[in-house]
Amino acid sequence: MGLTGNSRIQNNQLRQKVMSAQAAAEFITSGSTVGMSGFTGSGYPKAVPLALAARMEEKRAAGEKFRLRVWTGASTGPELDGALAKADGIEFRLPYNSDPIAREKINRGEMEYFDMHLSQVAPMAWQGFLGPLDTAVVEVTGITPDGALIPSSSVGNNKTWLDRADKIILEVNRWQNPALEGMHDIYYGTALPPNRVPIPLIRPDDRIGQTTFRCDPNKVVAIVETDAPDRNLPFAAPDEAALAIAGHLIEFFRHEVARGRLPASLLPLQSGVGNIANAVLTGLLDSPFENMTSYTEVIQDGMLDLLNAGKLRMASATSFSLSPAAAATMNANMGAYRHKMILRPQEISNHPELIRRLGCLAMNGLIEADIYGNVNSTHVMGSRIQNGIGGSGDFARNAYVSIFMTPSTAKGGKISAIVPQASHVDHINQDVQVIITEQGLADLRGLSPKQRAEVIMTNCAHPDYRPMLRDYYTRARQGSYGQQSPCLPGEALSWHQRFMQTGSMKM
Ligand code: 0RQ
Repeated sequence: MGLTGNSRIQNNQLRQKVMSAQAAAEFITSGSTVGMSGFTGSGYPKAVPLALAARMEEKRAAGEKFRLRVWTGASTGPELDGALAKADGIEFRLPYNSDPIAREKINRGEMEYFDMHLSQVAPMAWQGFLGPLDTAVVEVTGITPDGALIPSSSVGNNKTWLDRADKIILEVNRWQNPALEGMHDIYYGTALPPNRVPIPLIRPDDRIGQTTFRCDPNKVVAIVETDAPDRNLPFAAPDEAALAIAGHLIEFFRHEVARGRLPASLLPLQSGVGNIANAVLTGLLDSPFENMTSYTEVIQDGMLDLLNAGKLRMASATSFSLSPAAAATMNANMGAYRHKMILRPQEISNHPELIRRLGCLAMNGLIEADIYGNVNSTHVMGSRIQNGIGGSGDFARNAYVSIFMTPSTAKGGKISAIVPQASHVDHINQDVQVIITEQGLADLRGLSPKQRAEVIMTNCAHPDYRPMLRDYYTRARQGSYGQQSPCLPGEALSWHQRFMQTGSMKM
């Protein structure tokens, strides 16, 4: 059923629906809910959102509002979140955002944002309380003669959007390499209770579904042909802190292998978003581990480097999250990667049952951790959203070892990433087993809160902040209401207040 000949649209009925992005955007009405494809900067629609943004700007100039409820897989590119947010066209957004314009709108209180576990988006959409889904706008690589859709560089929630939406608009993107066909594994066996059954995936390289999306041709109202590349930001080159974190992590893995607690090829790796997570993968290039696998959410540059070096045998994810250079290289050599990678719906890539069964090694970034190991991944100073929880909760709660990594300070040393009390908690201390900074590693497994505090302050905090943390903790040991997790509530968050008043957490 492959793509042959010149056209990417091989179904005769659907070929009749080709039109301009402007004409397609006319099918979307103000106040409606739109499920868009897109996960990190991959596989998001690139023409219809821009046409929508232009309509929104026109309406705004005429004194009218045109706003949508927008659901996606995760973050997208500037042509989607950036353009729609700039046109003030997003009233409500889920489930993850990293676009700077949308972030500002959310933090100014001008956009409602439902930040949720990525594995739960599709099941919640099926449960129905999110409301009806009016239109799906989904980028695909091509359409087969029988009308099935060949996914593009991310899968995300597309299967669910295509099944749930009343109307479907497809963007067929010629930039996506046709050799993507066959890489995807779209599992149609999920259901809501009481009809849920075990998901038959035992190893990260198992294929349990089909390579294409099914799609009711009668729901397709428009098809737009595009030719624009995915857009992701480049990763920062690994700095000294990132390399030190990678070094501590590798030492920890070696130690676990030596004690027989991990196999020599480790367990399936999950690596989070952001510069640190990417840098740590690059660090694994120089590790002794061979034949590794990954069961994760996104395939970043570091993952690609491990595959290219032959250290990683295969990678399973829901999306690529590649720098422009890596995306271009990969897109030019897609055939070589097709059998080493599997892209799945995000309800499967992030499924708690599968993460627990496979025993993933979860490695995620954080904003701050407190001395007991509660982790804040999302809110700067407790109230300002950075990105969102993404898949970090799906993996942290269910991993074989749940690891969080961060430089010990932020903003040039003015902020300590280790604080007396996290100003917001995404991952409770029971879900956080190892914390790593460039200073060292805290293995928190089997430790009580007071034992955790000792090891986090000693091993992870920056030397500039250690005496302040010790001083606080010593007083908490004396004056706290209880001594299970000693705390001085009035004082615990004073570090954040000091930063907001003086621009530094330092005394
Ligand atoms: O701000 O961009 O203004 O300079 O946060 O921080 O140090 O570049 O770190 O790129 O690794 O991101 C938690 C945000 C870390 C990310 C977070 C500021 C810092 C900078 C970014 P600037 P860095 P990273 C899914 C995995 C949640 C989602 C997730 C994230 C910016 O990892 O979004 O885990 N995680 N998904 O200056 C104030 C602090 C700060 C701070 C950092 N303590 N106070 N600002 N920043 N710490 C699972 C998968 O499988 C993918």
